[in-house]
Amino acid sequence: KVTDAVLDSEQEVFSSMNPFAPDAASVASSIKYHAEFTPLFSPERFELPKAFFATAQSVRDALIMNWNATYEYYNRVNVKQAYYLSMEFLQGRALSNAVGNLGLNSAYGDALKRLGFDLESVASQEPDPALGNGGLGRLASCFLDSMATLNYPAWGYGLRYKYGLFKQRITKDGQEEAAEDWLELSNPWEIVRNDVSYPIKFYGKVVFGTDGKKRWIGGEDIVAVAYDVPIPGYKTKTTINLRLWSTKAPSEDFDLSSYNSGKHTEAAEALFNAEKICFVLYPGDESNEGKALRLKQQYTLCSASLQDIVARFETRSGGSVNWEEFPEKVAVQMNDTHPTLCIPELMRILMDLKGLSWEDAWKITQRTVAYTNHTVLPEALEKWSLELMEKLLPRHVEIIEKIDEELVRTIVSEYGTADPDLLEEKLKAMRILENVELPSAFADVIVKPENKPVTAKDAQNGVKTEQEEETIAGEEEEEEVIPEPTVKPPKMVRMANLAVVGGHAVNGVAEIHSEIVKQDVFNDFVQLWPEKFQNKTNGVTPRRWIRFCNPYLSDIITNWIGTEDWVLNTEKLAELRKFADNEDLQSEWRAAKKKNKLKVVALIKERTGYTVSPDAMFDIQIKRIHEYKRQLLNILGIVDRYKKMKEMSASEREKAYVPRVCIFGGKAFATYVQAKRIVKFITDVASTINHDPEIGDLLKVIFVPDYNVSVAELLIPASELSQHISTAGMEASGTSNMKFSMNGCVLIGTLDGANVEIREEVGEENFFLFGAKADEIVNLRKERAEGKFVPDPTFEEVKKFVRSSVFGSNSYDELIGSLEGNEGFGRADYFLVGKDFPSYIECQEKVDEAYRDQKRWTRMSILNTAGSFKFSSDRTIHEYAKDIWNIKQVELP
Ligand code: GPQ
Repeated sequence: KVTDAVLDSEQEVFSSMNPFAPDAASVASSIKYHAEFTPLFSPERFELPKAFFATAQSVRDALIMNWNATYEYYNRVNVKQAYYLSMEFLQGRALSNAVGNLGLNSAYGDALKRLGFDLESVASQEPDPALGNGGLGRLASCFLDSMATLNYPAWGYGLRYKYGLFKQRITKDGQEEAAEDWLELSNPWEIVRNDVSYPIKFYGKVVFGTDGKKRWIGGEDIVAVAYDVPIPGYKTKTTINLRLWSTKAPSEDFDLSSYNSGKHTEAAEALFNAEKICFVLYPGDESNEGKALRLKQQYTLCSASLQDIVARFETRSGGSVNWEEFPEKVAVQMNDTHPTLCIPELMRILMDLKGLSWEDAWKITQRTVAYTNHTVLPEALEKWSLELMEKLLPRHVEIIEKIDEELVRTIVSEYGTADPDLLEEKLKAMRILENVELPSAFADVIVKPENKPVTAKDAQNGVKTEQEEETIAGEEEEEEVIPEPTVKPPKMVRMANLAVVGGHAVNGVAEIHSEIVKQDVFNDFVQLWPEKFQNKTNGVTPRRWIRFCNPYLSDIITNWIGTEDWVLNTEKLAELRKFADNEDLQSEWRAAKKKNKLKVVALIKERTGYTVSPDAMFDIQIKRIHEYKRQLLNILGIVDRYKKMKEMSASEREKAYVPRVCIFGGKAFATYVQAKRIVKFITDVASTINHDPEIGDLLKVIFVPDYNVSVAELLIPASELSQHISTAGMEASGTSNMKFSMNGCVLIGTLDGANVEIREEVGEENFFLFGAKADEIVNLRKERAEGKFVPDPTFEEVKKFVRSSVFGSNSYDELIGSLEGNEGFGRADYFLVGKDFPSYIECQEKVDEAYRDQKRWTRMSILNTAGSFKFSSDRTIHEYAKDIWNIKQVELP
């Protein structure tokens, strides 16, 4: 208990302290103040959890001052603001990041010491909020850090999920999922804004109002309430906002009389219906209910955010609103297609609520929104059932139909009707609506001499096509013709096409990815609007991903470069190049790595019970478990290594291989069966190898359970080799590759995503490259399907070894079968594991050879850090600001 607490009033504490240089004493009294008045814990004890909350609340006070000042200033100068709309923000812990960005590390460190704690243990009390799945969500969070740091007037908008990404447990049966209740003890960073809420409608119908305008009425009404999270920049007062929406029912929806008559569930039904929208990140969408819920989430994000943005625009316009100025004050970035409903929602608001014409609303919408594509995997390009959308959002479907019709008009006028095959192909590829008849005005634009289709009008009148006439004629001749059952393909809305049509810019996230987007996925649109398409290579924030997570290395960098400026101007990292062979730097560099490895040794012990040697090479692959990311290639490489080791004598083994700890981490989507099999296989291999006394420290395999941002912050600084081994052309960018490289880790990888650019920057000789190239993949798959592929004997042997039950009684039929395309196992090795296996193994041998020469390895490591400067998200955000958003940096006075 803080018996001697002198409870300075909040105001006194903070007015007496310079926010950039408060002393430990004033910080300590602020923490004590919160400890005393934190209503979360009983007063008699002051232990770690309470210390975390009190510290966080004290930091939040500082953030709020800056956050208010930032908002007030933007309001006053009425600058153009960018809004980053994302269904995911994978923020990670906030305390050390905020303290670090505010430059208050020593003040908070010392203050906590006086109170009997240390900052690191206090910070580790914070739950790791996982409002995102992986790369896409983490990118959004890195972007917020850069926007604030660079003083760009920009905000994030997202959803406040009650349960984030599931907690992963590893049992003898593989992965198990449990709810992640990150809000259990409340969230000290958020500020609920009861004064900021908007109505959201679902279902209902569209009617004409007395003014002749469309009105969307009836249906289900809920309310979205704002929860604000201040996002501090590094060494700046600018503190921007991440506004997360939570849903609830309007208070009158609680049916008190039902409740009093004992019908408790019915009475609360509306409450539950509204609140369940924000229960979980990515609700399972195999069921129709799941799909409807996900669509409700997406619409909630778009509608609440746009109502908020429009309201702010009106307020800042004072008495005179000029809607044409909207795109000069607002830029909306859609993080993938998930927020594409922004387009019809902004149209609806402008037309139905603000009275603009279709033409004006369309011009404004197009100039306002832009779309980032994060994948070319066809199964990941979102489509929604038109039927579902029509029910849930009837007005939006009308608008989407009209956008589709305008698009058809453009396509017809561009390509004409002279070549009906070409026109048909273009319409099929580009239309927003799929498997939907052409709008009636265009019903007979495709006239093929041999196959004249029925127009919509003819169909209504019962007119048959020539083909149908023929069939009918044929029927008369032949006796019994059993008609084929005709299953109509479902009508769908293609969100990516809508996003491309409705926005003014489309960007990919790495050079090779943006090229594939242009040449392949959206090629037809590129021919119409080449100027829309851009590249914005991803980046990561150097604050969280090196300065704060790797203080040992950061200090060394600062000492050798002679300034800490590199945290803001990462180009300075290149100055390390000239010291790459310096023995003093090399030995300091290795010592830092060793200290980071020791932390991971402890983490592994705690999480898995295994003891690993800090002197072995740490080889890491951490990312979502997905077939295209090829964790299977990695583990089969390990199996091959183990098999060869077992065939050798002890001295041969030691000569042939350097000791390695192979670390995996990552979650498999709960219903992704093959990914879960991979997790199970890795842990089975681990338990065999790790218990083999012949192998000892020469090879260990670790699966770190429940991989998240905090785990990444420990693993990445300790890594020596990291694996980015996706089938070429399939990983849009990857961002952990950038984090690893920054932290002096050498990469092994394919020519995919940002690997290509990393290799260019750090130098070919400092990157282990293997595998087929993106432009070879189509052909290789074709050959594979035609049975022309002759697998390497080592690949055949390794599969045989797995099947021989070395790793327990399981023979992994489905897993190994998927590599062969045996009956029942689907596409034959679609991800080309077998094809790349020999070059992967050969490359891994080169890794061992390089690692044996520690001077050479350390040089490679230093040159990775030195060459990683391009991959700061500061560079990426400058590019978005200039090329897409057209916003300017605004420093607070
Ligand atoms: N990515 Cl479409 C996700 O994390 N989730 C998604 O739903 C989609 C993409 C990733 C992508 O796989 C990585 O290659 C990128 O580095 C990352 O987005 C950020 O752009």
